Amino acid sequence: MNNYFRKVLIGALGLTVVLSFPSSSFSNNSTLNFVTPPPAETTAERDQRMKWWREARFGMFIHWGLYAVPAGEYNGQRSTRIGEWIMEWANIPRTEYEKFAPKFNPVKFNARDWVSIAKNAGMKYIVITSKHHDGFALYNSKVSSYDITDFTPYKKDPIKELAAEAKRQGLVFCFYYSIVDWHHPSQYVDAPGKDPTAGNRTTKMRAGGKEEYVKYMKAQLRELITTYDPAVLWFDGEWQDWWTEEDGQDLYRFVRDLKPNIIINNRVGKGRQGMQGMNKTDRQYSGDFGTPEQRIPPSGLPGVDWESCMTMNTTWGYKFYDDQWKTTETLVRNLIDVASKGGNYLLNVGPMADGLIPQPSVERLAGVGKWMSVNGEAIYATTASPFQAELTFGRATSKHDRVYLHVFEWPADGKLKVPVLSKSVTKAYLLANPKNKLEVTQGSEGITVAVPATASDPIASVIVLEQGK
Ligand code: FHN
Repeated sequence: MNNYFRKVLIGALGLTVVLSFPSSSFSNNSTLNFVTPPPAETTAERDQRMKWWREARFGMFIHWGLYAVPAGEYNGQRSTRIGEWIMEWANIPRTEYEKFAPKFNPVKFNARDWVSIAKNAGMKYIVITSKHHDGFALYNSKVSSYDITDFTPYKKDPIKELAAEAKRQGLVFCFYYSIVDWHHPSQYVDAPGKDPTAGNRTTKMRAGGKEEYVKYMKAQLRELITTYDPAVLWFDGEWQDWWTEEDGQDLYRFVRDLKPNIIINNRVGKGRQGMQGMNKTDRQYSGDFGTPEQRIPPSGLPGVDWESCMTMNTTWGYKFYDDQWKTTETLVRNLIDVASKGGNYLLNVGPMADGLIPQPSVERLAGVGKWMSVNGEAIYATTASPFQAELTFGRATSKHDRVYLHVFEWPADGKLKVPVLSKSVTKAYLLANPKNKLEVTQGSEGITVAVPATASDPIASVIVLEQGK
Protein backbone atom coordinates (compact mmCIF):
# COMPACT_ATOMS: atom_id res chain seq x y z
CA MET A 1 0.00 0.00 0.00
CA ASN A 2 1.41 3.38 -0.95
CA ASN A 3 2.74 5.31 1.96
CA TYR A 4 0.22 8.08 2.00
CA PHE A 5 -3.11 8.65 3.53
CA ARG A 6 -6.09 6.86 1.95
CA LYS A 7 -9.51 5.98 3.26
CA VAL A 8 -12.70 4.99 1.51
CA LEU A 9 -16.15 6.37 2.36
CA ILE A 10 -18.29 3.25 2.79
CA GLY A 11 -21.43 4.60 4.38
CA ALA A 12 -23.39 1.37 3.92
CA LEU A 13 -21.01 -0.52 6.14
CA GLY A 14 -20.99 2.26 8.69
CA LEU A 15 -17.30 2.62 8.09
CA THR A 16 -16.59 6.29 7.80
CA VAL A 17 -13.35 6.63 6.04
CA VAL A 18 -12.63 9.20 3.30
CA LEU A 19 -10.64 8.41 0.16
CA SER A 20 -8.12 11.14 -0.55
CA PHE A 21 -6.30 10.89 -3.85
CA PRO A 22 -2.58 11.68 -3.78
CA SER A 23 -1.87 15.34 -4.21
CA SER A 24 0.27 14.85 -7.24
CA SER A 25 -2.36 13.63 -9.60
CA PHE A 26 -5.73 14.78 -10.74
CA SER A 27 -7.03 11.66 -12.39
CA ASN A 28 -9.98 10.22 -10.57
CA ASN A 29 -9.74 6.48 -10.90
CA SER A 30 -9.66 4.26 -7.90
CA THR A 31 -6.51 2.35 -8.84
CA LEU A 32 -3.74 4.10 -7.03
CA ASN A 33 -0.59 2.69 -8.44
CA PHE A 34 2.35 4.97 -7.91
CA VAL A 35 5.68 3.18 -8.20
CA THR A 36 7.38 6.02 -6.33
CA PRO A 37 4.58 7.58 -4.27
CA PRO A 38 4.54 11.31 -3.73
CA PRO A 39 5.22 12.60 -0.22
CA ALA A 40 2.21 12.06 2.05
CA GLU A 41 0.04 15.18 1.89
CA THR A 42 -3.51 15.93 2.97
CA THR A 43 -5.82 17.97 0.75
CA ALA A 44 -5.41 20.91 3.14
CA GLU A 45 -1.62 20.67 2.89
CA ARG A 46 -1.80 20.53 -0.92
CA ASP A 47 -4.13 23.53 -0.98
CA GLN A 48 -1.63 25.43 1.14
CA ARG A 49 1.25 24.45 -1.18
CA MET A 50 -0.70 25.47 -4.28
CA LYS A 51 -2.26 28.63 -2.77
CA TRP A 52 0.15 31.30 -4.10
CA TRP A 53 0.14 29.64 -7.54
CA ARG A 54 -3.66 29.49 -7.78
CA GLU A 55 -3.98 33.09 -6.68
CA ALA A 56 -1.25 34.32 -9.07
CA ARG A 57 -3.15 33.35 -12.27
CA PHE A 58 -0.57 35.12 -14.52
CA GLY A 59 3.16 34.49 -15.07
CA MET A 60 6.01 35.20 -17.45
CA PHE A 61 7.67 32.35 -19.36
CA ILE A 62 11.22 33.12 -20.55
CA HIS A 63 12.96 31.07 -23.24
CA TRP A 64 16.54 32.29 -23.44
CA GLY A 65 19.76 30.53 -24.48
CA LEU A 66 22.32 30.00 -27.23
CA TYR A 67 19.51 29.70 -29.81
CA ALA A 68 19.07 33.49 -29.47
CA VAL A 69 22.39 33.90 -31.33
CA PRO A 70 21.29 32.40 -34.69
CA ALA A 71 17.82 33.82 -33.88
CA GLY A 72 16.14 31.59 -36.43
CA GLU A 73 18.68 31.57 -39.26
CA TYR A 74 21.58 29.15 -39.91
CA ASN A 75 23.77 29.29 -43.03
CA GLY A 76 21.00 31.26 -44.72
CA GLN A 77 18.36 28.71 -43.75
CA ARG A 78 15.25 30.04 -42.05
CA SER A 79 12.17 28.17 -40.87
CA THR A 80 8.62 28.61 -39.63
CA ARG A 81 9.61 26.25 -36.81
CA ILE A 82 10.24 27.49 -33.26
CA GLY A 83 13.54 29.24 -32.71
CA GLU A 84 14.84 27.19 -29.78
CA TRP A 85 14.63 24.07 -31.99
CA ILE A 86 17.14 25.40 -34.58
CA MET A 87 19.65 22.69 -33.57
CA GLU A 88 17.01 20.22 -34.77
CA TRP A 89 15.42 21.80 -37.83
CA ALA A 90 18.76 23.09 -39.17
CA ASN A 91 20.40 19.76 -38.30
CA ILE A 92 23.29 21.44 -36.47
CA PRO A 93 25.89 19.04 -35.04
CA ARG A 94 26.80 19.55 -31.37
CA THR A 95 30.29 20.97 -32.08
CA GLU A 96 28.87 23.44 -34.62
CA TYR A 97 26.09 24.53 -32.22
CA GLU A 98 28.67 25.12 -29.48
CA LYS A 99 30.19 27.81 -31.70
CA PHE A 100 27.22 30.06 -30.85
CA ALA A 101 28.48 30.24 -27.26
CA PRO A 102 31.38 32.67 -27.87
CA LYS A 103 28.78 34.99 -29.50
CA PHE A 104 26.40 34.82 -26.52
CA ASN A 105 27.42 37.87 -24.50
CA PRO A 106 24.21 39.54 -23.19
CA VAL A 107 25.84 42.76 -22.05
CA LYS A 108 22.47 44.56 -22.17
CA PHE A 109 20.85 42.09 -19.77
CA ASN A 110 19.35 43.92 -16.81
CA ALA A 111 17.51 41.83 -14.22
CA ARG A 112 15.72 44.87 -12.83
CA ASP A 113 14.34 45.73 -16.27
CA TRP A 114 13.13 42.18 -16.94
CA VAL A 115 11.41 41.83 -13.58
CA SER A 116 9.88 45.30 -13.82
CA ILE A 117 8.47 44.47 -17.26
CA ALA A 118 6.85 41.35 -15.79
CA LYS A 119 5.63 43.10 -12.66
CA ASN A 120 4.20 46.08 -14.53
CA ALA A 121 2.36 43.64 -16.81
CA GLY A 122 0.62 42.26 -13.74
CA MET A 123 2.57 39.00 -13.75
CA LYS A 124 3.16 37.35 -10.38
CA TYR A 125 5.79 34.73 -11.25
CA ILE A 126 8.59 34.06 -13.71
CA VAL A 127 9.53 30.66 -15.20
CA ILE A 128 12.90 30.75 -17.01
CA THR A 129 14.72 28.04 -18.93
CA SER A 130 17.56 26.82 -16.73
CA LYS A 131 18.41 24.26 -19.43
CA HIS A 132 16.44 23.71 -22.64
CA HIS A 133 16.69 20.73 -25.00
CA ASP A 134 20.07 21.98 -26.32
CA GLY A 135 21.60 21.13 -22.96
CA PHE A 136 23.14 24.57 -22.39
CA ALA A 137 22.93 25.68 -18.75
CA LEU A 138 21.86 29.32 -18.54
CA TYR A 139 23.15 29.40 -14.97
CA ASN A 140 26.50 28.77 -13.26
CA SER A 141 26.42 24.98 -13.11
CA LYS A 142 29.02 23.09 -11.08
CA VAL A 143 27.90 19.91 -12.81
CA SER A 144 28.59 20.96 -16.37
CA SER A 145 31.02 23.38 -18.03
CA TYR A 146 28.50 23.77 -20.87
CA ASP A 147 27.08 26.78 -19.09
CA ILE A 148 27.00 30.55 -19.32
CA THR A 149 29.88 31.20 -16.94
CA ASP A 150 32.35 28.72 -18.48
CA PHE A 151 31.37 28.56 -22.13
CA THR A 152 30.56 32.17 -23.03
CA PRO A 153 32.36 35.53 -22.74
CA TYR A 154 29.61 36.74 -20.40
CA LYS A 155 31.05 34.82 -17.43
CA LYS A 156 28.43 36.16 -14.99
CA ASP A 157 25.32 34.29 -13.74
CA PRO A 158 22.19 36.14 -14.96
CA ILE A 159 19.95 33.63 -13.21
CA LYS A 160 21.36 34.56 -9.82
CA GLU A 161 20.66 38.24 -10.57
CA LEU A 162 17.17 37.45 -11.88
CA ALA A 163 16.24 35.29 -8.88
CA ALA A 164 17.42 37.98 -6.47
CA GLU A 165 15.62 40.76 -8.36
CA ALA A 166 12.39 38.78 -8.57
CA LYS A 167 12.50 38.31 -4.82
CA ARG A 168 13.25 42.02 -4.31
CA GLN A 169 10.25 43.04 -6.43
CA GLY A 170 7.94 40.41 -4.92
CA LEU A 171 7.63 38.05 -7.90
CA VAL A 172 7.96 34.29 -7.50
CA PHE A 173 10.99 32.76 -9.23
CA CYS A 174 10.65 29.41 -11.05
CA PHE A 175 12.62 27.17 -13.41
CA TYR A 176 11.96 25.31 -16.62
CA TYR A 177 14.15 22.19 -17.04
CA SER A 178 14.33 19.91 -20.08
CA ILE A 179 14.54 16.16 -19.57
CA VAL A 180 15.71 15.58 -23.16
CA ASP A 181 19.29 16.87 -23.63
CA TRP A 182 20.73 17.10 -27.13
CA HIS A 183 24.22 17.88 -25.82
CA HIS A 184 24.68 15.22 -23.15
CA PRO A 185 26.84 12.28 -24.36
CA SER A 186 24.30 9.75 -23.10
CA GLN A 187 21.92 10.66 -25.91
CA TYR A 188 22.22 10.58 -29.68
CA VAL A 189 20.03 11.05 -32.72
CA ASP A 190 19.13 8.11 -34.89
CA ALA A 191 16.96 9.56 -37.63
CA PRO A 192 17.25 9.58 -41.43
CA GLY A 193 19.34 12.48 -42.73
CA LYS A 194 20.09 13.71 -39.22
CA ASP A 195 23.54 14.20 -37.72
CA PRO A 196 23.74 11.87 -34.65
CA THR A 197 24.78 14.83 -32.47
CA ALA A 198 22.19 17.32 -33.76
CA GLY A 199 18.83 17.99 -32.15
CA ASN A 200 15.81 15.79 -32.71
CA ARG A 201 12.33 15.38 -31.30
CA THR A 202 13.39 12.00 -29.93
CA THR A 203 16.84 10.90 -28.89
CA LYS A 204 18.23 7.44 -28.34
CA MET A 205 19.85 6.59 -25.03
CA ARG A 206 23.25 4.93 -25.20
CA ALA A 207 23.58 1.54 -23.48
CA GLY A 208 24.13 2.30 -19.79
CA GLY A 209 23.71 6.00 -20.49
CA LYS A 210 20.39 6.47 -18.71
CA GLU A 211 21.71 5.85 -15.20
CA GLU A 212 24.56 8.29 -15.85
CA TYR A 213 22.19 10.88 -17.30
CA VAL A 214 19.63 10.63 -14.48
CA LYS A 215 22.49 11.17 -12.00
CA TYR A 216 23.53 14.22 -14.04
CA MET A 217 19.97 15.57 -14.11
CA LYS A 218 19.54 15.07 -10.37
CA ALA A 219 22.85 16.80 -9.70
CA GLN A 220 21.72 19.79 -11.80
CA LEU A 221 18.29 19.82 -10.15
CA ARG A 222 19.92 19.73 -6.74
CA GLU A 223 22.12 22.73 -7.53
CA LEU A 224 19.21 24.58 -9.10
CA ILE A 225 17.05 24.08 -6.01
CA THR A 226 19.71 24.68 -3.38
CA THR A 227 21.28 27.69 -5.12
CA TYR A 228 18.28 29.56 -6.56
CA ASP A 229 15.32 28.29 -4.49
CA PRO A 230 12.72 28.07 -7.29
CA ALA A 231 9.05 27.76 -6.34
CA VAL A 232 8.11 25.73 -9.44
CA LEU A 233 10.00 23.18 -11.50
CA TRP A 234 8.52 23.22 -14.98
CA PHE A 235 9.73 20.02 -16.65
CA ASP A 236 9.57 19.46 -20.41
CA GLY A 237 10.94 17.05 -23.02
CA GLU A 238 9.47 14.05 -21.24
CA TRP A 239 8.14 12.43 -24.44
CA GLN A 240 11.32 10.33 -24.97
CA ASP A 241 10.68 6.61 -25.18
CA TRP A 242 13.59 6.03 -22.75
CA TRP A 243 11.74 8.15 -20.14
CA THR A 244 8.98 6.40 -18.19
CA GLU A 245 6.25 7.42 -15.78
CA GLU A 246 8.20 5.57 -13.10
CA ASP A 247 11.21 7.76 -13.88
CA GLY A 248 8.93 10.77 -13.58
CA GLN A 249 7.58 9.69 -10.22
CA ASP A 250 11.11 9.09 -8.96
CA LEU A 251 12.18 12.56 -10.13
CA TYR A 252 9.02 14.13 -8.66
CA ARG A 253 9.76 12.51 -5.31
CA PHE A 254 13.47 13.51 -5.53
CA VAL A 255 12.58 17.17 -6.11
CA ARG A 256 9.84 17.28 -3.49
CA ASP A 257 12.19 15.68 -0.94
CA LEU A 258 14.70 18.44 -1.69
CA LYS A 259 12.06 21.16 -1.35
CA PRO A 260 8.75 19.83 0.05
CA ASN A 261 6.63 22.86 -0.86
CA ILE A 262 7.85 23.13 -4.44
CA ILE A 263 5.27 22.78 -7.23
CA ILE A 264 5.99 20.53 -10.22
CA ASN A 265 4.13 20.38 -13.53
CA ASN A 266 2.81 17.18 -15.11
CA ARG A 267 5.61 16.98 -17.72
CA VAL A 268 7.90 15.35 -15.15
CA GLY A 269 6.24 12.05 -16.02
CA LYS A 270 4.16 10.59 -18.85
CA GLY A 271 0.69 11.73 -17.87
CA ARG A 272 0.36 14.61 -20.32
CA GLN A 273 -1.92 14.10 -23.30
CA GLY A 274 0.26 15.98 -25.79
CA MET A 275 -0.33 19.69 -26.30
CA GLN A 276 -3.79 19.32 -24.77
CA GLY A 277 -1.76 19.15 -21.60
CA MET A 278 -4.07 17.49 -19.11
CA ASN A 279 -3.33 14.09 -17.61
CA LYS A 280 -4.68 10.86 -18.97
CA THR A 281 -7.09 9.30 -16.52
CA ASP A 282 -6.06 5.69 -16.83
CA ARG A 283 -3.80 5.75 -13.76
CA GLN A 284 -2.13 8.04 -11.24
CA TYR A 285 0.49 10.34 -12.73
CA SER A 286 3.14 12.57 -11.21
CA GLY A 287 2.84 16.32 -11.38
CA ASP A 288 0.78 19.03 -9.69
CA PHE A 289 -0.77 20.83 -12.66
CA GLY A 290 -1.74 20.29 -16.27
CA THR A 291 0.06 22.13 -19.07
CA PRO A 292 -2.04 22.95 -22.15
CA GLU A 293 0.31 24.49 -24.68
CA GLN A 294 -0.59 27.19 -27.23
CA ARG A 295 -4.26 26.60 -26.44
CA ILE A 296 -6.93 27.25 -23.85
CA PRO A 297 -9.11 24.28 -22.85
CA PRO A 298 -12.77 24.56 -23.98
CA SER A 299 -13.78 24.49 -20.33
CA GLY A 300 -12.12 24.22 -16.97
CA LEU A 301 -12.04 21.03 -14.95
CA PRO A 302 -13.35 21.69 -11.43
CA GLY A 303 -10.70 20.87 -8.85
CA VAL A 304 -7.96 20.48 -11.45
CA ASP A 305 -4.97 22.84 -11.49
CA TRP A 306 -3.74 23.77 -14.95
CA GLU A 307 -1.77 26.47 -16.74
CA SER A 308 -1.91 27.40 -20.43
CA CYS A 309 1.52 28.38 -21.76
CA MET A 310 1.53 30.50 -24.91
CA THR A 311 3.86 32.53 -27.07
CA MET A 312 3.33 36.19 -27.96
CA ASN A 313 4.27 35.58 -31.61
CA THR A 314 4.86 32.03 -32.95
CA THR A 315 8.15 31.10 -31.29
CA TRP A 316 9.38 30.53 -27.73
CA GLY A 317 13.06 31.30 -28.44
CA TYR A 318 13.91 34.51 -30.28
CA LYS A 319 13.65 34.60 -34.10
CA PHE A 320 14.46 37.99 -35.58
CA TYR A 321 12.02 37.66 -38.46
CA ASP A 322 8.99 36.37 -36.50
CA ASP A 323 6.70 39.39 -36.52
CA GLN A 324 3.41 37.54 -36.12
CA TRP A 325 2.66 39.25 -32.84
CA LYS A 326 -0.66 38.75 -31.09
CA THR A 327 -2.45 41.97 -30.29
CA THR A 328 -2.67 43.26 -26.73
CA GLU A 329 -6.43 42.68 -26.95
CA THR A 330 -5.85 39.00 -27.74
CA LEU A 331 -3.40 38.64 -24.87
CA VAL A 332 -5.76 40.26 -22.35
CA ARG A 333 -8.74 38.24 -23.55
CA ASN A 334 -6.66 35.04 -23.40
CA LEU A 335 -5.79 35.84 -19.79
CA ILE A 336 -9.46 36.45 -19.00
CA ASP A 337 -10.56 33.29 -20.82
CA VAL A 338 -8.01 31.17 -18.94
CA ALA A 339 -8.95 32.67 -15.55
CA SER A 340 -12.67 32.21 -16.33
CA LYS A 341 -11.93 28.48 -16.60
CA GLY A 342 -9.90 28.34 -13.41
CA GLY A 343 -6.45 28.21 -15.00
CA ASN A 344 -3.18 30.14 -15.04
CA TYR A 345 -1.76 31.95 -18.08
CA LEU A 346 2.00 31.61 -18.64
CA LEU A 347 2.88 34.12 -21.36
CA ASN A 348 6.28 33.81 -23.05
CA VAL A 349 9.01 36.26 -23.97
CA GLY A 350 12.09 35.23 -25.97
CA PRO A 351 14.93 37.64 -25.16
CA MET A 352 17.61 38.43 -27.72
CA ALA A 353 21.28 37.40 -27.45
CA ASP A 354 22.20 40.91 -26.25
CA GLY A 355 19.95 40.51 -23.20
CA LEU A 356 17.06 42.72 -24.28
CA ILE A 357 13.43 41.58 -24.46
CA PRO A 358 12.10 42.33 -27.97
CA GLN A 359 10.33 45.70 -28.08
CA PRO A 360 7.05 44.30 -29.49
CA SER A 361 6.87 42.07 -26.39
CA VAL A 362 7.64 44.99 -24.09
CA GLU A 363 4.92 47.12 -25.70
CA ARG A 364 2.29 44.40 -25.45
CA LEU A 365 3.12 43.60 -21.85
CA ALA A 366 2.77 47.30 -21.01
CA GLY A 367 -0.67 47.21 -22.62
CA VAL A 368 -1.66 44.14 -20.62
CA GLY A 369 -0.38 45.86 -17.50
CA LYS A 370 -2.52 48.93 -18.21
CA TRP A 371 -5.62 46.72 -18.25
CA MET A 372 -4.49 44.76 -15.20
CA SER A 373 -3.81 47.94 -13.20
CA VAL A 374 -7.56 48.64 -13.32
CA ASN A 375 -8.95 45.10 -13.42
CA GLY A 376 -6.44 42.84 -11.67
CA GLU A 377 -8.94 42.21 -8.88
CA ALA A 378 -11.09 40.32 -11.42
CA ILE A 379 -8.18 37.95 -12.22
CA TYR A 380 -6.06 37.40 -9.11
CA ALA A 381 -7.26 34.74 -6.65
CA THR A 382 -10.42 34.22 -8.68
CA THR A 383 -12.08 30.93 -9.48
CA ALA A 384 -13.89 29.86 -12.60
CA SER A 385 -17.09 31.35 -13.95
CA PRO A 386 -20.20 30.40 -11.91
CA PHE A 387 -22.23 30.04 -15.10
CA GLN A 388 -22.77 26.68 -16.75
CA ALA A 389 -22.58 27.98 -20.31
CA GLU A 390 -20.06 30.39 -21.82
CA LEU A 391 -21.43 33.95 -21.85
CA THR A 392 -22.24 35.42 -25.26
CA PHE A 393 -20.83 38.86 -24.42
CA GLY A 394 -17.59 37.79 -22.75
CA ARG A 395 -16.41 35.80 -19.74
CA ALA A 396 -16.87 35.66 -15.97
CA THR A 397 -14.69 35.00 -12.97
CA SER A 398 -15.69 34.82 -9.33
CA LYS A 399 -14.27 35.50 -5.91
CA HIS A 400 -16.12 35.08 -2.61
CA ASP A 401 -19.51 36.82 -3.02
CA ARG A 402 -18.51 38.64 -6.22
CA VAL A 403 -18.97 37.74 -9.86
CA TYR A 404 -16.85 39.66 -12.36
CA LEU A 405 -18.40 40.03 -15.80
CA HIS A 406 -15.68 40.68 -18.41
CA VAL A 407 -17.62 42.33 -21.22
CA PHE A 408 -16.00 42.08 -24.65
CA GLU A 409 -19.17 42.96 -26.64
CA TRP A 410 -20.84 46.01 -25.11
CA PRO A 411 -24.67 45.93 -25.43
CA ALA A 412 -25.86 48.58 -27.90
CA ASP A 413 -29.19 48.91 -26.08
CA GLY A 414 -27.55 49.51 -22.69
CA LYS A 415 -28.97 46.31 -21.25
CA LEU A 416 -26.53 43.55 -20.31
CA LYS A 417 -28.38 40.23 -20.13
CA VAL A 418 -26.85 37.79 -17.63
CA PRO A 419 -27.98 34.23 -16.81
CA VAL A 420 -29.51 33.62 -13.42
CA LEU A 421 -27.20 33.22 -10.42
CA SER A 422 -27.69 31.05 -7.34
CA LYS A 423 -27.81 34.11 -5.08
CA SER A 424 -29.50 37.46 -5.65
CA VAL A 425 -27.44 40.44 -6.76
CA THR A 426 -27.31 43.19 -4.15
CA LYS A 427 -25.05 45.65 -5.98
CA ALA A 428 -23.56 46.15 -9.44
CA TYR A 429 -20.90 48.55 -10.68
CA LEU A 430 -18.06 48.96 -13.15
CA LEU A 431 -14.77 47.95 -11.55
CA ALA A 432 -13.32 51.03 -13.23
CA ASN A 433 -15.92 53.25 -11.53
CA PRO A 434 -17.16 51.54 -8.34
CA LYS A 435 -18.94 54.61 -7.01
CA ASN A 436 -21.38 54.63 -9.90
CA LYS A 437 -23.94 51.92 -9.01
CA LEU A 438 -25.68 50.24 -11.94
CA GLU A 439 -29.37 49.39 -11.92
CA VAL A 440 -30.14 45.66 -11.79
CA THR A 441 -33.39 43.84 -12.45
CA GLN A 442 -33.46 40.11 -11.74
CA GLY A 443 -35.97 37.29 -11.91
CA SER A 444 -36.19 33.57 -12.64
CA GLU A 445 -35.27 34.27 -16.28
CA GLY A 446 -32.03 36.01 -15.43
CA ILE A 447 -30.45 39.35 -14.63
CA THR A 448 -30.41 42.60 -16.60
CA VAL A 449 -27.81 45.24 -15.78
CA ALA A 450 -28.40 48.77 -17.12
CA VAL A 451 -24.99 49.88 -18.43
CA PRO A 452 -23.67 53.23 -19.69
CA ALA A 453 -23.76 53.99 -23.42
CA THR A 454 -20.03 53.31 -23.84
CA ALA A 455 -17.77 50.62 -22.47
CA SER A 456 -15.15 51.61 -19.91
CA ASP A 457 -12.46 49.64 -21.75
CA PRO A 458 -12.33 48.67 -25.45
CA ILE A 459 -10.67 45.34 -24.68
CA ALA A 460 -12.83 44.20 -21.76
CA SER A 461 -14.95 46.20 -19.33
CA VAL A 462 -15.48 44.54 -15.97
CA ILE A 463 -18.82 44.76 -14.19
CA VAL A 464 -18.94 43.53 -10.58
CA LEU A 465 -22.05 41.78 -9.29
CA GLU A 466 -22.08 41.57 -5.51
CA GLN A 467 -24.29 38.79 -4.23
CA GLY A 468 -26.30 38.38 -1.07
CA LYS A 469 -25.07 35.90 1.52
O1 FHN B 1 9.86 21.53 -27.17
C1 FHN B 1 9.42 22.47 -26.21
C2 FHN B 1 9.42 23.85 -26.80
O2 FHN B 1 10.70 24.21 -27.23
C3 FHN B 1 8.95 24.84 -25.72
O3 FHN B 1 9.86 24.84 -24.61
C4 FHN B 1 7.55 24.43 -25.26
C5 FHN B 1 7.08 25.37 -24.16
O4 FHN B 1 6.17 24.72 -23.37
N1 FHN B 1 7.56 23.04 -24.76
C6 FHN B 1 8.05 22.06 -25.69
C7 FHN B 1 7.05 21.81 -26.79
O5 FHN B 1 5.87 21.23 -26.23
